[in-house]
Amino acid sequence: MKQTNNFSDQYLRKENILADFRLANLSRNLSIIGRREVLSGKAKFGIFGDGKEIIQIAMAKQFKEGDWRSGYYRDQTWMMAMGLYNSLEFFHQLYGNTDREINPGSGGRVFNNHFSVPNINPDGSWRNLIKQKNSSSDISPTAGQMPRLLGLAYASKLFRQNQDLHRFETLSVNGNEVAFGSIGDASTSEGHFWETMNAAGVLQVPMAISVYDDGYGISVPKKYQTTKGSISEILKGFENEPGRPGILIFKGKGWDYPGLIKLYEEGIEICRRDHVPVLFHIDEVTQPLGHSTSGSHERYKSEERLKWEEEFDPIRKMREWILEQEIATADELDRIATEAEEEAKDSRKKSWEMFQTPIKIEREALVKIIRDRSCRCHEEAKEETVDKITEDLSKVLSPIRKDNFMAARKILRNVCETCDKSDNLKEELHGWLKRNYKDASVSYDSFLYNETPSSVLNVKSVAPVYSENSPEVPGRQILRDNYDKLFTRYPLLVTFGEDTGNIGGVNQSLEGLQKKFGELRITDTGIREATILGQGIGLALRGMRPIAEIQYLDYLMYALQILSDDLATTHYRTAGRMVAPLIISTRGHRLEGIWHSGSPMSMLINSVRGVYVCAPRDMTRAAGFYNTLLEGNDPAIVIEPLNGYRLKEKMPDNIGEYRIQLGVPEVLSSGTDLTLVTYGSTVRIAAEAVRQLAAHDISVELIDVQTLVPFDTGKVILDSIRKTNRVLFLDEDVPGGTTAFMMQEVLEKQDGWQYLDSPPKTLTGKEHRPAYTTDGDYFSKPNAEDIFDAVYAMMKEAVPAKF
Ligand SMILES: Cc1ncc(C[n+]2csc(CCOP(=O)(O)OP(=O)(O)O)c2C)c(N)n1
Ligand SMILES: [Mg+2]
Repeated sequence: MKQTNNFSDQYLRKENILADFRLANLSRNLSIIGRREVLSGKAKFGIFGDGKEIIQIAMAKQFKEGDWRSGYYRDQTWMMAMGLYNSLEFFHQLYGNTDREINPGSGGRVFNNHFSVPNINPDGSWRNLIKQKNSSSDISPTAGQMPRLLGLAYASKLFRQNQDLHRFETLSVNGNEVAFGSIGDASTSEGHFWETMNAAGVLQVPMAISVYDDGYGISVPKKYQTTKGSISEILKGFENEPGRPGILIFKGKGWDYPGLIKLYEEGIEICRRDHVPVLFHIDEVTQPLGHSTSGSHERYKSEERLKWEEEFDPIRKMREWILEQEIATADELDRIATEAEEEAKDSRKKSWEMFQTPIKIEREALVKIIRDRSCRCHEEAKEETVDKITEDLSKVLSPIRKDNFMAARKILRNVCETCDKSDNLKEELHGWLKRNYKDASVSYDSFLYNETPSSVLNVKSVAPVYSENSPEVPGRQILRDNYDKLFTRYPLLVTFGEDTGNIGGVNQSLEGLQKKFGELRITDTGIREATILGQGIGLALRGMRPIAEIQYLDYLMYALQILSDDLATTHYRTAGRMVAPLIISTRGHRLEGIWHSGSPMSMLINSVRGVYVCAPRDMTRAAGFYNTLLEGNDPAIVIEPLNGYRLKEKMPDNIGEYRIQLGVPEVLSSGTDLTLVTYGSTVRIAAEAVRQLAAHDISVELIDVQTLVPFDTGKVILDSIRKTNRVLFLDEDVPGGTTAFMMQEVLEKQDGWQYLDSPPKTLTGKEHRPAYTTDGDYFSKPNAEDIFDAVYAMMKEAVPAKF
């Protein structure tokens, strides 16, 4: 284990020390008052950074512009020390203020103490990331910050080692940026932690992770969490040795102000200079207010532990040290502590007013509409109800918007349908609701996807061009030649995954390209899907264009938590201030066996809203989607059809240039009897069935939806149903899965139901996972005969005389 030796005194000037002391006190007071706000019912939930103040102050001293943070909900002091957060914002977050100007970290969309710093401007352009201190946006699942941290650090490695990237001066200064992380001791029990540490050791990236070891994960002590009760002890096998790069491990104590300053100064310097991953195990950390507002720690901590926590409270210890060193007097420190307390109190008051004022204005407008009404209803009971609801609403001491809306909607039920007064109440109420719903929808229902000009939905189609001599080649070759163009055109493009580098992918779609473009751009990784995903997220946040390879769709499950919790929510949870335009490339459907034939598309579309989902039927389409996606700034997943790499397709003359607009289905055969809607690998099987049906005088319009999210934005399917009046939704997913999704989109959202002359149907895979062998596939997934029979049965039911 490293011992620090060179004592640094550059930070130990009196004014700096007292400023740190003040910040620690301010942060502590915020935690204390914040907790009270929840217990008194003003805020819903609170989780705070008490006990971790000094560590974070020491760490923040080493955090430079251009650096990145990926931490968790204890980091309020760290964020304040970096000037990225203040006491007003602390309360705005606690109350869930949705004003993005004053509560920019999350716009009130997530719990308190979840932070972020924008990486894009409101117009969607990239910010100058080296002129700001950067924080990725926090998520609540424990250790969920780790995979992304790896990517943030990996970007520095690429920016340093790939000379061609040195010109991107607003993204990096030759890779000198450190990715700082924080995690609780108990969260190191998660697989994500270990996967990340191993990958960081393998990759040798400037990642500096601090473990705040307060001995507990909520109520569960270390003996249930960590082998031998010490994360630094058990990580010893990861440690750097001469000639055997690994991880540097430092140990410090959470209350030791000068010691922590030295520790971080030394550790971060090496990390930045040598790109060695560093772990700071900060032990002897306290949690004076307990885990969160959900409970009290007296329930599970012993008297002895509670006493120790009091004695080793980092602020108390810092105070003792200042006095001991005769840096300041007790009076001076008392004065600073009082000032800090006052600031916290003032901020609470001010923030509460800022939270309440617009809600009260909204309420007053509503109450005024009702009180000023000139129309009166003939039914007395209704009049009384309206007055009572209004009176009750006016009396709510600390209203939230829900109170206003509930009242307005209940009143609306009790006003007359018709009224000849010009200011009739019904219309006024509708007006109020419309205006305020519009506002609420901006607050809560926007920015799931990029809404700026850089949205990929603005990228229009460019058709593939063919000439007489266009050769027929295996599908993989289309991808490969397309990648060749893309890697030439986009210097920030990288791809990585299992078998992606040396052999160019298990299906050879990158064959020979590592040799051509180098290992920094096309590379192998360990088998670690969650951190492959995180690696991609981190790179994407830093302005690179990563394509993360997940070898098979079936194995995306390992990464699904990060995909769903982190990537899919990035734009939404930052209220549109951050983008992570990661492309995930994988392959699925139609092979054989329980874990190699998956088409769990409903699992995807239902858990990754916020990420576009492309399901191309062949490699020409797949390549077209990559071309489109690289022109926009949104995350997306492309599921290549696994059985299509060897099948021949015509090579477009404009390989690398053509694009497929998202949300536009393709009508593959026009028909008059029935619309068959599908995507991906089943398109080919459906086309075969359509041919067989034609021989039986049944004319089917076959539609490939191409992208599931977004889904048919131009209502192409509706147009078809208008003509055929019958629809069958087909895929390989489970019953009630993606076919049900498509059915809802078409019948409900597109209002397709009204054009149907036959009941709508779905044809799907079986509920069980597909079995092995061709026969396993035949009896597990829809085949051409199943499709033929399903369509034939629908036609027979419709026209029994004919079929
Ligand atoms: C995946 C996941 N499991 C459980 C939880 C609930 N939870 C929130 S915080 C926490 C304890 C974390 O303890 P630790 O990592 O030591 O951090 P501390 O809160 O002590 O700083 C738990 C279990 C969660 N947020 N995410
Ligand atoms: Mg803990």
